[in-house]
Amino acid sequence: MDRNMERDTQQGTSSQGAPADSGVSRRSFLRKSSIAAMAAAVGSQIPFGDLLPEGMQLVGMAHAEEAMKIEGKIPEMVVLNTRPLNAEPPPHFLDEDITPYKKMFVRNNGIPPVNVDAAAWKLTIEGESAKRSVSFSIAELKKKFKEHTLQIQLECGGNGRSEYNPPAKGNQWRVGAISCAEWTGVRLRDVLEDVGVKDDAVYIGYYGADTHVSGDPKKVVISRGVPIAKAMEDESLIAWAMNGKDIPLLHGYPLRLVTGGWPASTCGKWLNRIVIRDKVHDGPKMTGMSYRVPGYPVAPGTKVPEEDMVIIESMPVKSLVTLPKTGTVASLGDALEVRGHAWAGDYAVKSVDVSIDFGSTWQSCSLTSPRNRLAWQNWSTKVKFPQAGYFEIWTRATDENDTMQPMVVPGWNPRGYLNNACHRVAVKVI
Ligand SMILES: Nc1nc2c(c(=O)[nH]1)N[C@H]1C(S)=C(S)[C@@H](COP(=O)(O)O)O[C@H]1N2
Ligand SMILES: [Mo]
Repeated sequence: MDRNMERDTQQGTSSQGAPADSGVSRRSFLRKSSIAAMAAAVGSQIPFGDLLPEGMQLVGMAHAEEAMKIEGKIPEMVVLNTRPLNAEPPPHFLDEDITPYKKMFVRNNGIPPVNVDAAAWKLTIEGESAKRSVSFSIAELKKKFKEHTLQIQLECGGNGRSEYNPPAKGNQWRVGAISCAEWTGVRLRDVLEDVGVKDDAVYIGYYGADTHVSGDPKKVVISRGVPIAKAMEDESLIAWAMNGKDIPLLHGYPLRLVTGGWPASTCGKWLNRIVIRDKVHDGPKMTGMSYRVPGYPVAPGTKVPEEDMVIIESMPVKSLVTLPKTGTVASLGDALEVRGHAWAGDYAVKSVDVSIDFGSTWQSCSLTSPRNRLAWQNWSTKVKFPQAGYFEIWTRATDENDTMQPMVVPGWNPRGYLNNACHRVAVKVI
């Protein structure tokens, strides 16, 4: 039967002499009925339904959030894990240029320290490629080195993981594991140079005062780092303040490393030690499968040998719609205000476009310059809809190297990192 159909498609006639039901028209029939089913599910017509890439699900109008109260955070935080605590805001709460504490995602691998005494806190710099071992109090850091304040975007390497299929284990982040706060501190470079960096230095690694969920005091929760060149950049900070105040406990009080543009896992919280290494740092979560992706594209579900995994460096180009929120009902004829942020790891974003027809056509947005390198940029535009119905607003950023966000989920990888697919927001026009 199937064979006949195939032959019919080529010949244009059926062996029974009846008009051919070609594979193509059969597919388009199935497509039309699946669009009708989707329209029924969202409760309105889908004007550009036939343009939705095949196999792609609609965002839908509902938002089901399992909210839980975290001290000082908005009640809408979506909690992915409670021990260790991992939580993110729904994207429309990230509308401000400078992310306030109450809306900032939290990603803990262990348990934050308790009863922190900032006055007694010490940061020790040492390691095989350090010329000496030196401990600084926070007061000494403030006195000895020049203070800098920068707005820096921090994105978890696993942001967007929930969209990978087959699912990757780990926190099922949606799109909210990104923040862009203002950090105040001293340059990591100034401190490293004061201590003395040997010529053979390759990497730095951090240690923090959080404790392992197992309760084992000997177990280090996480100890990652960056190559010396990244550590020496103007924007790499040892920070004691966030948004003009002491860093909140959940985000690293009283001291944190800030190496923006790279996976935020490189930004050690509760920082008490930095090692200057003569090789790639090999602390917990630097090795094996952690914060690494295959060095080549792999089919979804592939088991990749550890030695083929490479360390994630700069994060990929990405954008977020913070207005409107998914589920918004707009009036036909109104120009709907659409805006958000865009960022591209170590690079600047060159342009942002939005689409309301599932990526068939794009309109360009206005885009601000970053406040400083490694700060996200703000984009905005107005969108008019051609008729009533269900629409999705898709946003796509392009970085200064002409690298663009993919419309669909990018290369699957075993731990589900680096999903920079276009952000999609559902709107109903009436
Ligand atoms: N000491 C320590 N530093 C840490 C972590 C941690 O668990 N312990 N988590 C890292 C990860 S994976 C991320 S994404 C960021 C999260 O920063 P935030 O919780 O301030 O948003 O902190 C990084 N620094
Ligand atoms: Mo992370």
